[in-house]
Amino acid sequence: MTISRRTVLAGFAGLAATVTLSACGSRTATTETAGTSGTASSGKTVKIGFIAPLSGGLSAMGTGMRNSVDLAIKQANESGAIPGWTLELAAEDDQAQPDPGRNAATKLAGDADVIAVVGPLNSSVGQALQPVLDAANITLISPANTNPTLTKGADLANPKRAYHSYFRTCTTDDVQGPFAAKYLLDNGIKEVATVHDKKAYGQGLVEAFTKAFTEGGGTIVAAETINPDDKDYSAVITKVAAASPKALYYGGEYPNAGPLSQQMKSAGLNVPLMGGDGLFDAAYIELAGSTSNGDLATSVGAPAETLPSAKAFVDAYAAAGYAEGYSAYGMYAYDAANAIIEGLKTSLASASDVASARQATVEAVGKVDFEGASGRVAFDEYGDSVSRVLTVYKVTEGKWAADKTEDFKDA
Ligand code: ABU
Repeated sequence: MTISRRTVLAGFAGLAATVTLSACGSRTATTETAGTSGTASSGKTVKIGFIAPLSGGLSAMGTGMRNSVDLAIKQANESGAIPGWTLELAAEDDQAQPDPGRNAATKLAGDADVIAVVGPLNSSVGQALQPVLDAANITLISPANTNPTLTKGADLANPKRAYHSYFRTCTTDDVQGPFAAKYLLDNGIKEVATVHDKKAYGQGLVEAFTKAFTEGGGTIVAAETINPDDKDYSAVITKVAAASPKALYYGGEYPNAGPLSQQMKSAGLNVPLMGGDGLFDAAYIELAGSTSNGDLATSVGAPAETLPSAKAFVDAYAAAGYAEGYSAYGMYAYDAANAIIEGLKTSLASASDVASARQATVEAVGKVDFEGASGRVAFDEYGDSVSRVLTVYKVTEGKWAADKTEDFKDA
């Protein structure tokens, strides 16, 4: 993968031209009941599991993902997408931690009605889920895990598919890190400090950023780490400020990044904080405060609100009346659920029970190819999405505003 082979889109209109509208079924609002989605009830029951943070600091992202999966399931039930079968949602809270995530995966794997799972949010949790669900032949599709080792294994120079049952609808940090590096270099920022939270996502993203940034002629003037439980970043800020960076690139999520931004500006280090998709939520700006104007985040895909392919999803989500927004990953969670539903059209066609159809579902999902809300939904030989669209957002007057979208078609 090299950034020079990218296809630069001429704004959102160009991106819109590369995708076509998906069929999204009914937009009828229904009331969510515990563990059950949809209004139809016919024949046998098959469950789609869901694992993500539904409590704690990252729940703003997790609840948007859950609602989007719920919406896809309701639409499938209402349209009778899988004749003879009623879909149910089985949602679990991983608290953004590997151990609760592993417990949730074990619980879902032990439920004979569970055929597949959407989630999780965190790459570190994904690493915990993969062996549990793979051993049970349960398809796992993440809308948000961006660490590349989840699909290609630990040795990225010699990629080897890690788990046959794991897929993702979002792009990966070996694209996202270079995208951020090039953005800063193109904007004349050539001295950057890095900080990460030592987790799989944060560390991997900073490594990908650093490689591309230095290869592009930039200098990393300081490289520091924090702990996810830290609240006071003054020691790290003092070290970083002494190196006089023109920007700080952060690997991690908004519960740490927001306060880090607030504290660094308060300490007089008035340079932009930039990070990846783990920052892209309104909660970041709430935590970072008014001095976050000018901060930057890359995130997966193009803004859903600008995509013709996502209009039906955006409209149906609004009509469904969910209390929470769909968040950075809602569109990708919706596409993940619909990839499973597409696969079930094949794997459940002649199945008598769910458990015996698990392996056939893994194989069927690996072959799906359809136009989803985010664009084309299909997977490569590693289980990665064929879509590699990313957007840079900048905090502008207290809100995230899209600044640049690119499609790394040949990445
Ligand atoms: N992709 C950003 C946050 C989730 C993760 O990959 O850890």
